[in-house]
Amino acid sequence: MAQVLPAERDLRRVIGDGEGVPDGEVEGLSEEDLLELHRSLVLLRTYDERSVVYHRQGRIGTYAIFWNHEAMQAGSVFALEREDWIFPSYRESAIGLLRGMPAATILSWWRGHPSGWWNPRDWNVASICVPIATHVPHAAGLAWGKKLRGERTCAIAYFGDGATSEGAFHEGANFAAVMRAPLVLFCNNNQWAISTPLSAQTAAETLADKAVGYGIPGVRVDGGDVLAVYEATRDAVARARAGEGPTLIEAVTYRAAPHATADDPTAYIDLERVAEEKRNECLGRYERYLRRLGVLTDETAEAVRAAAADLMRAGIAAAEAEPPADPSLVFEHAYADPPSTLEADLAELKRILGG
Ligand SMILES: Cc1ncc(C[n+]2csc(CCOP(=O)(O)OP(=O)(O)O)c2C)c(N)n1
Ligand SMILES: [Mg+2]
Repeated sequence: MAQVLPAERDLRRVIGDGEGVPDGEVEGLSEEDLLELHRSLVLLRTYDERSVVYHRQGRIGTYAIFWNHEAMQAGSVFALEREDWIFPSYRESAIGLLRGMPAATILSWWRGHPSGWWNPRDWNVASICVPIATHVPHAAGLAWGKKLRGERTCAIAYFGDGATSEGAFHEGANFAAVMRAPLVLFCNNNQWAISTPLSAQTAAETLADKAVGYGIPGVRVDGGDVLAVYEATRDAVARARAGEGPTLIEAVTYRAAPHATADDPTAYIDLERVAEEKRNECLGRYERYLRRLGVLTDETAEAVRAAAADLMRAGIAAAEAEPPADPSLVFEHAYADPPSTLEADLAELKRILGG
């Protein structure tokens, strides 16, 4: 019989507010661990902010901004081992950076260049998934396969609040739960699916409540609190490795940036709520926490930011140094039996690009 634990309604938090709400701490984390988490947050923040600039300069294409989602990504990856598999959505496009993937590779992906296609086995990071939730069954299958082989590796799948309405989410979550696959289902609940608010997405009181239907634990965590995210993921990973199956983590935040560079949220979003979220953004919150602990100095923070900026400068230079992609790649691999117009279309494209 599956043990059904009640969903946690209150958000797990570790970081206080420097006033009435006291700081907690996570057992087992050294000062070096705390600083490594800080470096991860800064790396992701820098990648994201530079990418918006590169987009405006026409150097990358449409880009899915993850500003203030960094704590969910850095905190959860820190709870994994290198062998564990990451299944990102477009919102976690740069999560491979935390495994040492070159920034140029991810920037190339957003440039639509084939040098942005990596071999998932090299990093144990699956391809960036743009169709909503279709990677959840892939992650469930991989995790189940690892279990069948007797390996201790687990998988984590990242998806949004909107994804929980998709059939693929249900199929993946149900399958993983029934098979007790070592999978962490990580939901970034930023309360928007482009312009669809959470209230129009579900009648459930919380997304974590959905876990009950699958017979797995559901945990709610403050998505802006990198330590709470780490702790919740560490617990979920421990359950997965112990053969207890998946956990659904609902990390709650509020989208403080446009859905992507092509979106204008002023048409639909609560601007006061956005302003509040910006004031309380996850990197600043963590830096203030580390300063209260006496762990972070101005010099360290400056050096970490400078290293991340250098990495991005080198990354965009390397991406732009790639020779132009062969345009026929767009046409190949799409049809086993190409329609007759395809050849003419390719000739036309080559003529335009050549001219
Ligand atoms: C199967 C599918 N349907 C529709 C879309 C178009 N689409 C792109 S992003 C998005 C909203 C997803 O929202 P959510 O799951 O909350 O993720 P978020 O973008 O907020 O991280 C939709 C509907 C898509 N990419 N894939
Ligand atoms: Mg969302």
